[in-house]
Amino acid sequence: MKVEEKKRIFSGMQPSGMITLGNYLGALKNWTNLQDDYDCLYCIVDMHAITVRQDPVKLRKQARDLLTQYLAVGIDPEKNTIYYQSHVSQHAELGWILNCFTYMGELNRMTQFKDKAAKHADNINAGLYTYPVLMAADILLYQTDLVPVGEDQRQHLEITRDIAGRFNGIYGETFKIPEAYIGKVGARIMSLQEPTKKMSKSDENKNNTILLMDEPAVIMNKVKRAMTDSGSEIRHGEDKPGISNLLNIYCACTGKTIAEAEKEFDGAGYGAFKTAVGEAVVAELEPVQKRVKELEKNKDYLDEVIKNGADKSTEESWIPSCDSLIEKMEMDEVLCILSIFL
Ligand code: ATP
Ligand code: LTN
Repeated sequence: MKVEEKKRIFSGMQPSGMITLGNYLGALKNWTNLQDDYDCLYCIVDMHAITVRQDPVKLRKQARDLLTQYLAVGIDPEKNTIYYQSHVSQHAELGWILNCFTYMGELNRMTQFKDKAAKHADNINAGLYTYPVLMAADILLYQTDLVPVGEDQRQHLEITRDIAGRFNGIYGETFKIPEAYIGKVGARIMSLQEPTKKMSKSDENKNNTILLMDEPAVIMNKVKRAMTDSGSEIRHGEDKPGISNLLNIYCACTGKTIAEAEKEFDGAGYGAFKTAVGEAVVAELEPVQKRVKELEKNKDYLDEVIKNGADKSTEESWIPSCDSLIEKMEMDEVLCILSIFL
């Protein structure tokens, strides 16, 4: 396929901590699978990360670690654009414009905002509230076709589509309306100790998460201690959230279907099943961990990827034609302000 015929993908992750098996299975793994067929931009959304308090030194390290992990899972910087959101000022610029096309009523319904506001009650800032609008800008800036994310981001994709549709409705076809790409397996990995809650990298209880960089012994231990359900059957079902979560993890790591896995463990005890799940996770993550350690030694290469990514994404961003977007709005003053940046 010629590059210009390829559809465009945009996705991002916050450098808000060490990434988890949920981030990997729900998003990263799909990103690598899609890179040959699409023209992909994979962003490190550092401006989203500051919607909760961050230590600047730690944030910088986390962003660099995340970039290293993108590369280690096999995202090729020659084929894709990998970059930091804060290096491309157009994200913030379009974010502001889209803020003026988003209703507070819509933002009030966002479940991620409600969850984060409850968790950070001492810092419910405006950025946390308008987080989905910046996310919409990330996506719409590049005329994106497809957005590979985990299930938890479905609502943010819906609001992005609504904002784009509203703008197009007022000023004519301007933004492409993006689709969510949510994988069948691994789209919602749950916490190990509280399997009705999603696995999240900012979880304070370390036993709830498996980190991409956890040592094999730590992974085995966390899986063995994972909460299971009453009864001894290894079966997928709403009444068995703990076992269902482990089955999802097992299938996402091995490529087997749930039915195949249920058959494989028919009559087996929880102990043997958990050992098999732990081993499948270790086998999946070990090569990635090895590659992270190799890449970390190559500081110059990482610096070069960061610099090239910023240049490439600035070129590809669609905002040069933001002039025309502003013209449609007939707001000369805004055009003037924006032309300072362009
Ligand atoms: P935080 O805890 O800081 O909110 P997070 O772990 O929820 O972070 P994000 O950086 O917000 O992760 O999300 C990165 C990507 O990983 C998104 O596409 C998101 O949908 C996906 N993702 C996050 N958690 C899970 C999960 N438990 N299962 C599957 N996908 C997930
Ligand atoms: N909101 C996402 C991270 C994110 C994103 C994006 C994902 C920010 N901008 C654009 C896809 C496309 C999250 O919390 N997981």
